[in-house]
Amino acid sequence: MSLVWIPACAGRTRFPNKSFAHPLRSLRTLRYSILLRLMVKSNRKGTPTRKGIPLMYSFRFFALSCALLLTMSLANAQNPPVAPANYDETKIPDFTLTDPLKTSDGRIVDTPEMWNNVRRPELLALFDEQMFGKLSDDGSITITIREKHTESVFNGKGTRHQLVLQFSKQGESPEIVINVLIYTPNNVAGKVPAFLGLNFMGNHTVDADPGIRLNTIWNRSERKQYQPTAEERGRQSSRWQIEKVLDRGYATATAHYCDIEPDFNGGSIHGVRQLFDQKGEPNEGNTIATWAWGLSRIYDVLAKLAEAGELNIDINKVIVHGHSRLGKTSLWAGALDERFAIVISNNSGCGGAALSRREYGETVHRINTSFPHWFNGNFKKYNLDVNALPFDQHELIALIAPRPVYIASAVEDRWADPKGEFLSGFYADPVYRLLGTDGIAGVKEMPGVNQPVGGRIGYHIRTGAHDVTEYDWEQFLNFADKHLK
Ligand code: GTR
Repeated sequence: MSLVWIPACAGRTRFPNKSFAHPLRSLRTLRYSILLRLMVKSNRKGTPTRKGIPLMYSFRFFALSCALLLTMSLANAQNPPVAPANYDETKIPDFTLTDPLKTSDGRIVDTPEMWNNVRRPELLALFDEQMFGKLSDDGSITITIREKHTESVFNGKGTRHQLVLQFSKQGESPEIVINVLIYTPNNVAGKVPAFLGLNFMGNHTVDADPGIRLNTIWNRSERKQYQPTAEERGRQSSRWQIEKVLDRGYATATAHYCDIEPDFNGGSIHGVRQLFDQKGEPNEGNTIATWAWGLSRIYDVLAKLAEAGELNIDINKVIVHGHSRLGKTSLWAGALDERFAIVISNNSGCGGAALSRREYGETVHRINTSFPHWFNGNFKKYNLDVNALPFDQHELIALIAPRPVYIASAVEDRWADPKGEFLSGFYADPVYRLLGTDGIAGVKEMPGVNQPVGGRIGYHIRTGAHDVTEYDWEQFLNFADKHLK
């Protein structure tokens, strides 16, 4: 009876020659084989079985088990488990990086014109299509400044501006509101450069300033909106260093990233993407693309207010920055929108500054599995084959050239692959040099801890964990002074 069938499953009757059968005998067929042998054993003594179960039921059990195993195997094939993170440099797979100065059809890019007219647009389109994704913004979204409150703060050191922006499209106004908080320094003559970055936990957390509105915000883990309390004020102030930034003569602007779009799979129905005509195609933009879009819209508003003389910001000197997932966002925003004068990525890791092909710490497979809503559908194609990517993250850095870019890492933040973050800057250097800048200024290897290096491409690795610290801000401000003042 089933004996004829069983060896076929195990790959033996069909392939009596062992040397031929052996390589075909995967772990999965072995599993089937064990199960089937058990079934045979229980039936060997005829009908009914030893345990008194009629043969008919045994067959049913047998067929069901086979179907179950098959389904499990198919599910496994579609969603293979993510490999554990590698932290061993010697186990990094061999890879060849894509060449930023070679077009897809193999032409060498050896002039700034060729970079600007051919290679840059080509790379931008590839990142758009294969990773971050396009947003169907046809320019018909309007932004209304619904409220604007201005007040002197920090004993006259600065001015706090709070904006309530309403986003709508052709009269449709679902409640899409982005609250923007801006501090400008007083006692500084003329227009000042400004930092612009999104925050993780609400505007009220960037400083203990009691005048910051306690806006209702999205809680990403609970996937619902909530009303923050006064106790949460200033919770993330060390990450923002507001007064230090003002003391150094810079303005600083921020908004809660979930105001633009809540950070969970399915969050797009609650954010600005409600106003876009997205079709669900694999090349469409996802959450990071939307946050980056939001940064550009906030820039638009800053520009309008500066132009109207209502904000003393120098709109040609806006530095876009971000930490972690928001560092991935600032890099993409900076690549797309050349109005950003400097781009800063802090501990941005996989999908940010870290080279994907190193597969050190967080991998493309891991990030696409944990956060399927961050990148577009096409990016998932590379889960098991990062070498098939038509680019790597050094080319994202190169897209910012010739504008200054700063990459910051932390020793304990191995998940973000500090060395991979450094190497992105390092391998973007030829593009910066082609465009007539000093690039990474001749740096040949990863610097020691707390030793900032570079030229137009700046880099540091500091002691400590995944965070934004006062030390990081010192370096950002020094870098900005060097390039903007
Ligand atoms: C982690 C994620 C990282 C990084 C980080 C963050 O869970 O794996 O890619 O973005 O979150 O944003 O804090």
